[in-house]
Amino acid sequence: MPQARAYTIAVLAGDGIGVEVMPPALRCLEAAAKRFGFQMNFRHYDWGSCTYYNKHGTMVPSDWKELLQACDAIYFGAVGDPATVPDHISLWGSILLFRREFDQYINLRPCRLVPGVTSPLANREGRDIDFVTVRENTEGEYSSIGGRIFSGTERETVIQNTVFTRVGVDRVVRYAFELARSRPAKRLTSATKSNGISITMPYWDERVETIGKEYPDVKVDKYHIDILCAHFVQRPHIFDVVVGSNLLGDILSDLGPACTGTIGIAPSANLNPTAKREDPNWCPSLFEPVHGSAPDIAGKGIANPVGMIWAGQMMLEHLGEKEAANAMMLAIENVLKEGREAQLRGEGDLLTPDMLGNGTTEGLGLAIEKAIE
Ligand code: GGG
Repeated sequence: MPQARAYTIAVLAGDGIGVEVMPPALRCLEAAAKRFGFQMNFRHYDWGSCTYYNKHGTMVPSDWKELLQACDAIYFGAVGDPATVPDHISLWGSILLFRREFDQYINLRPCRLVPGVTSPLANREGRDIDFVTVRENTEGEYSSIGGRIFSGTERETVIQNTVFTRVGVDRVVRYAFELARSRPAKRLTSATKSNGISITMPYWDERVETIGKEYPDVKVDKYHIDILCAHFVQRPHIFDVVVGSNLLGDILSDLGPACTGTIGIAPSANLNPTAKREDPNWCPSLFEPVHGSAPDIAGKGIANPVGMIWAGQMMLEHLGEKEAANAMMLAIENVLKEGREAQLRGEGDLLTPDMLGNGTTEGLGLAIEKAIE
């Protein structure tokens, strides 16, 4: 008898709205699994600031790595509860630790106009927004190299180094070129600030230029981050694949979805593209919404669950469940489109406040779950 396909998923809801958007997203994944004949085995880990850290003084237990390596993928909500733990401690104790230790060097963040989500930038010059940011995810400005001297005195001095390694830059740039090559527009935009940051950023430009020679079919342009942000806001439809360092990629991948109407729908995949499941030092990839824990709306039941659900869709695609992933995407798109149409007719309100509605996390999540079934 053929074995049923089964996946073990580490579920880390985390903090704030992460805890609220995770349950409906898990139900959507379960609905997809049931419809397409595979199993999702969820292993829940209570590793948040107000939960685990409060009790143990660390964000994760000492055997965190083995626990996560026993899974096929990691499904992550959000981290950050500044009232309990300073953000740099909670982030470096969890999500940034995972990205680095599992060498998840690609952070892929699709940014697309979804029907039903209102954006003043929709359909400019007859084209829709549809691009992907590829963020370098393990080095760059997110380096722990640096220090503070003369603390508490007038001579207080603080230094933090940016680290670009040849391996680190080349692999993310090459990934972005490959992705651009696979898309119809075949266009790659590289973000730097090489007129001001005069050592690391020109190095990035140099590597883009060198690697670009292997991809004559891909049109490349380079922008400084400041003007690139302006173009994102005024002409987001011109972009296709956008690659940037850890910090610049992070900023662009919040700004992009904001241009499509809300960051609440944006998903991301933290990938180690070369990891092999059979390898004893297996590095699982991690899927999370782009948004953080949003303490300002946490506990109100109004967080948009779509970013979390869409991240689950990316996880299914990564696991090879293409049909289920397509069905999930269709369900998200149909529910948002029909939700807006119903709102305009004055018949109920599924859309959450970030999408200019009065809906709830549970209500929207349930509608998508039903559409997947
Ligand atoms: N779900 C993503 C999340 O919790 N983000 C919080 C955050 O700020 N992460 C740091 C980063 O992505 O650089």
